Amino acid sequence: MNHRLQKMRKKIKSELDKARYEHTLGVMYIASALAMCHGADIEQAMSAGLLHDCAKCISSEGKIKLCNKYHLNISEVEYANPSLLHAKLGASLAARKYKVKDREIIRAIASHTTGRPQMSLLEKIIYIADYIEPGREELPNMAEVRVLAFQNIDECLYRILKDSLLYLHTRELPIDPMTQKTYDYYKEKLGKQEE
Ligand code: DGI
Ligand code: FE
Ligand code: FE
Repeated sequence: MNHRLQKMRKKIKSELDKARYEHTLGVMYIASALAMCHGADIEQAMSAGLLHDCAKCISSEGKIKLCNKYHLNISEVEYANPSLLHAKLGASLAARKYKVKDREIIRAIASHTTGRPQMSLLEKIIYIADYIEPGREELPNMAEVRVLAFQNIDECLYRILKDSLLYLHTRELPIDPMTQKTYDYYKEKLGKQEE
């Protein structure tokens, strides 16, 4: 691992609890494997994977405070579920505290929780790696989704979005409009018929 990644790794370890750090390493390595498979930049994928949850272990109040400090908009759903803020706040911290200059990495961190329509290959890789890393609890259809990740990245993305929305509906959690928008976009793009 190069020096820059090594330095970021040391810093983020001190910002996360043990379980989150383990998850982070899982995402970093799976992101690099997906980059190899789909012809993306490996170092970019590793950096984005390493930093994607850098704001995760900040308290809800802390997240809101920092978003205000950095002039990041907080939507109604985000106020109700401050955990959602770790994506946009993480993107901002990556630039400010980890000195990431690469806008593609920053965008992949920002979109890793809800996704967005027309994601770049790097964004898809981080979104998927976050879901399938080996330490992740077993979610429905996980075996199939893990195979798809290396065979058909858009189909994989769609399956994750569909299962995530189903999970949020079942738990009666409020849906971030962007999660729905992303699902609708890829459903249309892939010509899916189901409701
Ligand atoms: O940070 P991780 O746990 O690794 O994964 P993540 O960034 O995908 O966050 C997962 C959490 O985000 C999970 O508890 C579900 C939640 N989430 C994702 N989309 C939505 C959402 N929560 C709400 N309320 N609404 C959403 O649309
Ligand atoms: Fe996350
Ligand atoms: Fe994560």
